[in-house]
Amino acid sequence: FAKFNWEDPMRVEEHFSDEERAIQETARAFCQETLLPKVTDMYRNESWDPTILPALGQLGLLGPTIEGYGCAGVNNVAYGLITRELERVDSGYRSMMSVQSSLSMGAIYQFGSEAQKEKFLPGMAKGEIVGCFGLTEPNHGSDPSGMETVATDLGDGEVLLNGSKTWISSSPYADVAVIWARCKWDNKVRGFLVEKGTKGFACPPIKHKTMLRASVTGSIFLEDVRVKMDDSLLPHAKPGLGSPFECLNSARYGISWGVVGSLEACIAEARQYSLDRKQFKKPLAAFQLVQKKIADASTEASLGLLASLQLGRAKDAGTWSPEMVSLVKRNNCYKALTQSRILLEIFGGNAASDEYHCPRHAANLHICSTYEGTHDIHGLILGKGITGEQAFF
Ligand code: TGC
Ligand code: FAD
Repeated sequence: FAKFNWEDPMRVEEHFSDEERAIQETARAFCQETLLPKVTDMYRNESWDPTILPALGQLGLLGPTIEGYGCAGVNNVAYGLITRELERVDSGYRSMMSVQSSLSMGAIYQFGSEAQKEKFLPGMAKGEIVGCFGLTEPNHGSDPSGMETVATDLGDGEVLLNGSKTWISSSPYADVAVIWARCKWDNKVRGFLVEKGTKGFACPPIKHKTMLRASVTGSIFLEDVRVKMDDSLLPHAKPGLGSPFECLNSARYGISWGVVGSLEACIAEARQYSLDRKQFKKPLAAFQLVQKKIADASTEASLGLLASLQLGRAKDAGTWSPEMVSLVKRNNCYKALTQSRILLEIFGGNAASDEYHCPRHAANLHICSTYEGTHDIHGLILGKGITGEQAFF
């Protein structure tokens, strides 16, 4: 038999191709050398660092699965390995990348006109144009079908947008927002691109978050915002909620890998802490109860990684389903959240210090288990898939 490696307990690394491994190594080097030294300050100050997206762009890590338009065109497993490395440092950095890649670039790539793709995608791939994705509203989170943001056709080639969005990642720094709005002419939801500086369009930050502080989050207010139908409407989005949900499939998939990275970071830190810290004349690592905590967390991280890999291979083969995405997003987030909280116990009172990363990961993971569909909403999607009965309302 082979020697056990606690950093890769189930030998998952063997299942990656040379190209996937090379992409992971590029992402890991950047994350560990450039992002890790910044994260404590950024989390303390809720700040935006304008160099991060351009640096990710230079490495080919933005919109990486998109073919053309300056994007790398890599497979879904490589995408997952990138999100895993980003989130090994902080969920906020993965959030920044997910929103840019899957939600904003993804919407433009899948549903945009050729002119919109040419205008935005190359700059977004370089990280020079920042995108955001506005679906959630103050009164409609889990149930976007109640959306109140409206688009009115003014009849002269212009559309008027009115409404508001809340909890929108990166919105205060976004150059272009994908806004989902109900069209008054047929009551269907469609996507519109709104550029920073458009009259009546404002994106103030939501400050003093208690979690995910290294990612900037904001509102979006649209007050009589006039846009040109041809420039703004995403023409290939099928009217209805199916199109925004398609973008979510990809981002949710990336989160499933990301949160494993977060839990792996907690395991590594808790393991080292337990080896260094002595109580009752023994390292904490030598106590059975401490070992059980690390063993449980390591088991869940390994199983979660295998599940994400299986989903990634299915995505690349075209044999995946949205229910599979819900299963893995839901379970990996929940396991990462619960296990990171248990690992925090190993730090004793130091769990309250931001000198350690595990407390920050545990706080962030609550949000990961909430955005892009809460734990219970994904349970209901799965429940519907299993029984054929919808239980949302
Ligand atoms: P329902 O009637 O079931 O479906 C409406 C239409 O959508 C289609 N559809 C999907 N299409 C593609 N992928 C999916 N996953 C799809 N799910 C549904 C469906 O076939 C139908 O199409 P059509 O042609 O018949 O119209 O929809 P519903 O209104 O009953 O909603 C059900 C529910 C609860 C599952 C859905 O609303 C939901 O997923 N809610 C959660 C909302 C959510 O996830 N919001 C995320 C906002 S973005 C975000 O959080 C970004 S955080 C990013 C970061 O910082 O990392
Ligand atoms: P609610 O929908 O009010 O849910 C509250 C509780 O009720 C949850 O526990 C939920 O599971 C439960 N619940 C709701 N319906 C049911 C039901 N039918 N049966 C049982 N239980 C139910 N949105 C975007 O559009 N773009 C973004 O970039 C974005 N970024 C975000 C970043 C952050 C930091 C955060 C916190 C949120 C972000 N969101 C974004 C919003 C996020 O997607 C929503 O918060 C999430 O979908 C939940 O919606 P809600 O907050 O309105 O909660």
